[in-house]
Amino acid sequence: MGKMNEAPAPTATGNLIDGPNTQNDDTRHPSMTTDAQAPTTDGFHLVIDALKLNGITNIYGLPGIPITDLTRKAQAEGMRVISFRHEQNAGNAAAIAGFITQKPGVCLTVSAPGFLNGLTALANATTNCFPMILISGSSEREIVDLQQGDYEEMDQLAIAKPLCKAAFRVLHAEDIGVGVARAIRSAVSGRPGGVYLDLPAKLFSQSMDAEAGRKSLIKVVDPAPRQIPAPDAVKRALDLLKGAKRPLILLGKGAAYAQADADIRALVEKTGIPYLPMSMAKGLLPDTHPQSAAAARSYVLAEADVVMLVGARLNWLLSHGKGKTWGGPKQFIQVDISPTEIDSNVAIAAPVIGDIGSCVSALLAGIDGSFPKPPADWTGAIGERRDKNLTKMAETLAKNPSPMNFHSALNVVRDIVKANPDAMLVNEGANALDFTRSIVDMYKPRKRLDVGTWGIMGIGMGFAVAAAIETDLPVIAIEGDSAFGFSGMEVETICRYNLPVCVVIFNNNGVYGGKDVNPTGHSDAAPTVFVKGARYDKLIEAFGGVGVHAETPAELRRAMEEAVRSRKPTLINAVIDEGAGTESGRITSLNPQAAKKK
Ligand SMILES: Cc1ncc(C[n+]2csc(CCOP(=O)(O)OP(=O)(O)O)c2C)c(N)n1
Ligand SMILES: [Mg+2]
Repeated sequence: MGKMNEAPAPTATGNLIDGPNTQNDDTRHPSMTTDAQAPTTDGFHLVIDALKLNGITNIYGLPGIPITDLTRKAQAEGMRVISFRHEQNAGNAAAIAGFITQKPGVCLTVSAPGFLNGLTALANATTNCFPMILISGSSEREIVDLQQGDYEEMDQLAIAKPLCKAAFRVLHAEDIGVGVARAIRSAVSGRPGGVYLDLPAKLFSQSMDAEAGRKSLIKVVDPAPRQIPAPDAVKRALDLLKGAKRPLILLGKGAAYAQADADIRALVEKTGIPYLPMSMAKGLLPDTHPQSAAAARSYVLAEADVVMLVGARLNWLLSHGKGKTWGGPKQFIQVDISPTEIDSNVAIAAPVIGDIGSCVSALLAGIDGSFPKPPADWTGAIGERRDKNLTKMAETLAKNPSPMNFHSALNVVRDIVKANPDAMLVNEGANALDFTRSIVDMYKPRKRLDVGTWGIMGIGMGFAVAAAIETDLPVIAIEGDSAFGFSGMEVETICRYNLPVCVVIFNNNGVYGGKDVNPTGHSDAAPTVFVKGARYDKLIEAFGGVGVHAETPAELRRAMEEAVRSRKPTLINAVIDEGAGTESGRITSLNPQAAKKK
């Protein structure tokens, strides 16, 4: 469906071969060939109508040829158009909007350079399984394909393809409905990911009969159909879990995405099995939950005999499921939406394939009063280690060094998040990321948004903007000073839309810190070092936001409390000891070592 039966078959080459009487593509459409008085619509409005019909109300983008009028018209038609300063940030906003809402986040860019700027976010969304649609205007196909040097000439579709789940191009207005429907389905069904939708400039001005246009649109029914796991797969998993001496549940970002929060919590609590949350799964159960093994992470990974992965992949973040981290032999249960994920790194004894919600609910149905609780020596040993580590952590957090270190500053952030458990927390950096993840407890699902699978810098302000737009909740962004720089200009966007975002920059004068020196004695700074004592707080003042310079935990606390209370765009420059961090934070070991010493 979606095609108009009455429409003459379009030719692929458009006006070049349509003959001398043909001014443009419009002549192919019924509004011109049937009743000239009938109301017409055009490509611009069909794109907007198709998105709106499918419940997409926000566009994150950056205007320019050929989509400037699309942004204007979308706003005029009641969509929220959030205009950014760089497409990568708009793309990151769209991606995380998709994660938060389960609807594809839409990023809209201009052709070639704008498209390329958005592409990093599209690839990152795909890697992280965030549903997103990058819509880019593009130049004249006929000229692009003959490489005749069009304005912003680029074969965008071909370039996007290997970096996303699916890529489509729409050449004719009557196909916009199908194009948008296919993009939505591709983005959210199965394992979610990024989709590219190429809209050539000529498409927007094509006109067609309004009624036929309306009929050509598709309201997508059941865009992410449930995938029910096979009963024998569920039984196999439960049997394995029942026989475990040292079971562990590992919750991943996929479990957070699934919005099956109550069932996931019930699964953990009914089985009594200790669990570990991956970074963005923190808060699925409150981090203070007695079954959380987060404070005994290395112990449980090494010692567990049966590990049930729920929406978590055995990628580098989990040391590929093998090696020293994982200690002795173990068996894995993997609950995942994608059958090809299974055995990607190590053998999986019990795959359970389906959407996380359906899988968890099927597993739950098989757990009754007779389900054995994990042996007490296992939970006891974990509890002991956890309590010891938490006591040690509390001592470290209570110290008050000058200048602040990550711990004393994060002790404040930890309290603020505890007092505001609904606040959204965005986090990027190296030390600024790793320390925040381990120190700041999360209490509710999908509140922690961070660098994800790639450990990518630059998500900060895009994520913060989308978190505020999609939820209207206060947003706290904990940013390394280097990480912030990747998207820092968007503080203007935050001010322009008056978003309740509090950016806290952990300013340690550089990438991992500010202590490196140029060994040659030349006046160039070392590659990791920035301007010392920079005043990032002044940046936001340029746009009318609140800037605060904080040198002590008390100053940081006051400023954060005020920011959350007032909901005013705020940037706090928190001065951190430039020697407090380590190279690459927790992943120092991934740095290749030079074979040649000096
Ligand atoms: C796009 C991208 N470029 C570069 C990197 C390499 N990188 C990892 S962390 C980091 C910045 C760390 O410094 P900062 O944000 O100040 O955190 P700190 O450790 O100082 O707290 C960089 C540049 C990356 N992860 N992603
Ligand atoms: Mg830094």
